[in-house]
Amino acid sequence: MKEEIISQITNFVSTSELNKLPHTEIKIYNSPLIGFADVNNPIFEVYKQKIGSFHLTPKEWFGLEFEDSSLSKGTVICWILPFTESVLKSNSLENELPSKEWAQARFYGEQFNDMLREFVVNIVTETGSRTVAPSLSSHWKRSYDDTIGIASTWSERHAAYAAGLGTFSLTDALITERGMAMRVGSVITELVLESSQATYNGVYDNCLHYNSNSCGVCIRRCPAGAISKNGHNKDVCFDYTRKIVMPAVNEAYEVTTPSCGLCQTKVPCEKAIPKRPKVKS
Ligand code: B12
Repeated sequence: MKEEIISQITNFVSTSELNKLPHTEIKIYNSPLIGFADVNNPIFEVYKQKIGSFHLTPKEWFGLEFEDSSLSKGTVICWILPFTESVLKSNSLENELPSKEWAQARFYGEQFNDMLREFVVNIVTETGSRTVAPSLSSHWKRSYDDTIGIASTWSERHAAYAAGLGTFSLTDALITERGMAMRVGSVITELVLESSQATYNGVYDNCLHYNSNSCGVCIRRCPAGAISKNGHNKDVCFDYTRKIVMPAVNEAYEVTTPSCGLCQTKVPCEKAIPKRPKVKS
């Protein structure tokens, strides 16, 4: 069943006409990475402690969605949708505002991600296993916490971290084998599937700033000054995308969502896990 799900998701991404920027033949996403986490992985409880009690575990999602808190076995199925070269190249030429391709890839790419969520819910439900996509659920909400800042009731990146797909970075983004210029999605199901093995030990393993005290290119790429050696200031990032980017580009680009992503392009972790610099002997 696991191979069947991987094949169906991969096929959906490679053949869907909706995986294209509007009125063009430009693909939004390359082939996905797919990972699986056990719903009983203790990390989901750790997230409640690190993020806040508002961040729900897979079991709590089942309780809310199906009014059944007895989920004892199951899987979180996650995917990474890496942006194509055309989307990346266009944004890497920009220094202040996102490119049209990036803004449209954020807008139409997330609509596509929602369709993929629905598609995966349907194919897994057809096997007789109840399945929920938290991001499509009426129980998914944004939240604000004094310590952690802007967050939500289900973080797609934290699910992907649990499924072995990547580690966090100075900008907060997840660095995967295909880099960090991508979008993430997930569903929770009672279907039991073998978990993926993570190849990392720590939360920040793939980020050069943390693993070798080098890089920092994302700090210079951020037009809002939201990234420093101390991390990512979400409020500054939020304000820049809403108050500067949206009024400047949205009408011309025919989108209605905030975007930017300059910190995700023209950086060493854009398309792959960057190699650590050699230590001089
Ligand atoms: C709220 C939100 C924002 C907020 C806050 C971002 C944030 N850091 O959480 C703002 C408005 C700033 C924002 C901006 C952007 N966003 Co946004 N956003 C979200 C949203 C809706 C919820 C995120 C959430 O709940 N986070 C929870 C908090 C707690 O996460 P965090 O603070 O990053 O977590 C840190 C700590 O938990 C820490 N940590 C501490 N202790 C521990 C312990 C353990 C064990 C672990 C694992 C971690 C950990 O590690 C993390 C990294 O530092 C998600 C969609 C979703 N449902 O997930 C998209 C999402 C995160 N955004 C996304 C994107 C692409 C963007 C933008 C690039 C805008 C754009 N599209 O052009 C920018 C810049 C992103 C950035 N640098 O993070 C993508 C990220 C993809 C990626 N490559 O990582 C997501 C996943 C959407 C998607 N479906 O793909 N976003």
